[in-house]
Amino acid sequence: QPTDTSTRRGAFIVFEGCDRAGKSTQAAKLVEYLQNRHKQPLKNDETSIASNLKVSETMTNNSNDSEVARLWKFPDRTTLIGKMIDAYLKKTKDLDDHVVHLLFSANRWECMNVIKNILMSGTTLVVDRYAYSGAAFSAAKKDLDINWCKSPDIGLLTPDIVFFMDLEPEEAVKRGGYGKERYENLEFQKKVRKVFLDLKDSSWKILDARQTIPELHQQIIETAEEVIKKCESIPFSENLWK
Ligand code: DGP
Ligand code: NA
Ligand code: NA
Repeated sequence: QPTDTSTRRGAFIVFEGCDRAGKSTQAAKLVEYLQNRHKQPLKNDETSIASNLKVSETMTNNSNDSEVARLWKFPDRTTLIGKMIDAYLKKTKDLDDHVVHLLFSANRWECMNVIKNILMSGTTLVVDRYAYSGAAFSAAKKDLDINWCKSPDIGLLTPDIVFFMDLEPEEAVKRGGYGKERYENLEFQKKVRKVFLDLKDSSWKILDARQTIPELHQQIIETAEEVIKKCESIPFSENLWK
C-alpha cells in the first residue's frame, strides 16, 4: 500500500469490441469487483455500491474522492452532442458520415476534463467503448479512410489498458441477434472487426470472448489489478495516436 495517497491516480481502463461481444457485462462486473474488494468491513452499504455502478449521467458530475471505481460509457448519449448521436443511431436522423464521425469524437473530447478529474481523485475509470470504436466503425464505411478517422481523436487521454473482447460477428449474431440500431448487421460488423484488429497497439489485451462470463472476468481482474498497481506511480498521458 502506498503511503502518500495524494499522488495516487486511478487507472483508465477501456473495453472495446464489436457489438454483442460482452463488453458492457464485463465492464460492470469489473467495477463491482473493484468496489467490493476495497470495501471497508465496517462500511457495508449496498445502496452506495449500487449507485456507484450507475453510468455517469452528466459530464458535470463531480467525482467522489472515496470512490474506488466508476463506470463510464461512450457514446455518452446524455449530452447535447450525445443526443444527436442517439438520433443518428436510432435512425430518426440521417447525418453525413464525416459529420457523425466528428460528433462521436467531440463527445469524447467534451468529457476529457471530467474524466481527468475523476482519475486524479484516485478513482479507476472503466470505460465501455472509446476512440478505437470511433475509428473502427467509421473506417468500415466505404468513403472514410483510417487515418482521417483517427485524426480527430489524436491527443485524447491514452488508456492504461484496452481489453479487446474479440468475437467473430458470426458468433455474436447467434447471441440473440442484433438490435435495430444503425451498424447492427453482420456484413458491417465483419468490416468493423477487421479495422479493430488493425488498430491493436501495446495497450491492448485481446480476450477470446467465446469464453464464459466467469472465465473472462477472472482474466480481466488479474490484468486490471496489475495495471491499477502500476498506474499509481506513473502520470497519465494525453497522447493517443500521437
Ligand atoms: P453502444 O451504445 O455501445 O451500443 O454503441 C452504439 C453504436 O455506435 C455501436 O454500434 C457502436 C457505435 N459506435 C460507438 N462509438 C462510435 C464512434 O466513435 N463512431 C462511430 N461511427 N460509431 C461508434
Ligand atoms: Na449497440
Ligand atoms: Na473506409
